[in-house]
Amino acid sequence: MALLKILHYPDPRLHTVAKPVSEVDDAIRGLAADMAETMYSAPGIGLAATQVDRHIRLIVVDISEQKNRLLTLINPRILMKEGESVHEEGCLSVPGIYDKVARAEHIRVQALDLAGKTFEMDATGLLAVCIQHEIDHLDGKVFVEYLSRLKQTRIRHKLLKQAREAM
Ligand code: K1U
Ligand code: ZN
Repeated sequence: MALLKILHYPDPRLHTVAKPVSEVDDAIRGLAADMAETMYSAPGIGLAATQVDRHIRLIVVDISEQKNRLLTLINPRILMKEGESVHEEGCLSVPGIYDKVARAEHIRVQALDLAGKTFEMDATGLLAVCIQHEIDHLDGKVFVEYLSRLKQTRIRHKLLKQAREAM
């Protein structure tokens, strides 16, 4: 397994719309394993392939305390959204920035598992927030785009300054 480099906002590659996975093969399983290792090491509770510059519809999520409930969703699709709730969000591609975002409270998702089998699951609370956040990444959307223009400009300048200082 390997740790992958995570793209940082405002990298334009974060706005790429990911393509569906046509076949769940060993290469996809290998990428999913590397993404899980990268997510746990960051640490984070989710990661989308977009964030590691692979533009295919694959996400990993684990919101458990013990980090032992890994979910891998390939070609995830939201079948149903219900209610609304506001949660504080963070993003491994926007380090050090946290802000509140309103999303559906309850979702039903369809996806393929690592064996290429279709499954459906319901999610509420933080799990629902995290899955919606990761599917947004696959659609080229970063959570800061839900914030005001002024906040987005400030975040962009802060992260560009951090990147310059790290060089
Ligand atoms: O997509 C990502 O960049 C991962 C992101 C997922 C997420 C967090 C919170 C709300 C919505 C989506 C993160 O994991 S940010 C880091 C984080 O939340 C965390 C880190 C360590 C322990 C617990 C949480
Ligand atoms: Zn994110």
